Amino acid sequence: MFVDDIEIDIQAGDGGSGTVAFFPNKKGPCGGNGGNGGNVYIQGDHNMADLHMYAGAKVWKATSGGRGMSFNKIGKDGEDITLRIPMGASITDTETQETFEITSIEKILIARGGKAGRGNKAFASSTHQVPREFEKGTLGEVKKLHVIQRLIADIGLIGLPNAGKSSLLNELTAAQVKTAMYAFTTLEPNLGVIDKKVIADIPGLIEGASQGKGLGIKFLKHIEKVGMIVHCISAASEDVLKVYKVVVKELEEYNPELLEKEQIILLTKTDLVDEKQTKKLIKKLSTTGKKVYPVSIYNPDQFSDVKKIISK
Ligand SMILES: Nc1nc2c(ncn2[C@@H]2O[C@H](COP(=O)(O)OP(=O)(O)OP(=O)(O)O)[C@@H](O)[C@H]2O)c(=O)[nH]1
Ligand SMILES: [Mg+2]
Repeated sequence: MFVDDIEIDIQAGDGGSGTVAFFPNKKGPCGGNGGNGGNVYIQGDHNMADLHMYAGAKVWKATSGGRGMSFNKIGKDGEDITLRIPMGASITDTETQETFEITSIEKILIARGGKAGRGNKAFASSTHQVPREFEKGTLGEVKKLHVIQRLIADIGLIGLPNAGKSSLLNELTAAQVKTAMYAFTTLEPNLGVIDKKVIADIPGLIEGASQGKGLGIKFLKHIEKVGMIVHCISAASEDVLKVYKVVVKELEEYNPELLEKEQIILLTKTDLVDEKQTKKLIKKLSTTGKKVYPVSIYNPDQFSDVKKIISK
């Protein structure tokens, strides 16, 4: 499941209370302070593709500080937790409406743990030798964060059904998504990561997709969030140029701004045609003004070129 918009409940740890204790034989107070509650941090992560790990009703909690103990022993501090968030995501505190964007791997304190309470030892003085006071720890901050991932991927693989998009994703990254020789195998975008770049394999588009044909345009919403568009066109297509135009038309009808993104063409399945035909098809597709690269999942050598382009 691909998740790009979610609410996350977080809770920092409470401060531990101080304690009331006395040394044996009435030799004075020795109630220790509590421990501080753990903080909740968030941190950008280049290797995260989406927010599915936060799906579900879970509350992400840091642990509370321990209670102070006798003999002036301080309670244990609660442990911090760090939530990893994909780069580029925006985070809104649903209560204050404060919003910021995740742009670096620096840890950001998002919910502060409660302060420890003091034990009775801390209240002792020359005029107050048998203190029975202590403090409770304060509560950790509790927040609800609305997290939206604006850019789902650096690169989007798009094209007609069966063009070989999912197969490419599997070859280029460690993804293991289903591929099959029929149309609409992919029903939701799949993501893979290579060299810190997220690649999205987007379900096949057909003529009329922008009007709701096939799987419709809901996936164009994802293309909109992509940095670079990679058109996948099978070398076995009857007319590669027509295929390109069909896909471009759908993009344009949905949102002309999509066409302003950087685009390249991958001529896929080149093992199905001979070298001469491959050259001819590359020449034909080059008339679009886009760079064209031949690939076949049965020719791993070609992938090093494609990988280089993608990491650039
Ligand atoms: N001969 C050959 N077949 C390929 C190549 N790449 C993919 N295929 C086959 O083409 C079929 C479709 O591949 P997919 O990767 O599922 O295609 P897709 O573009 O993701 O298709 P949808 O998810 O339906 O949009 C599968 O049977 C693949 O094994 C290739 O380079 N050469
Ligand atoms: Mg697919």
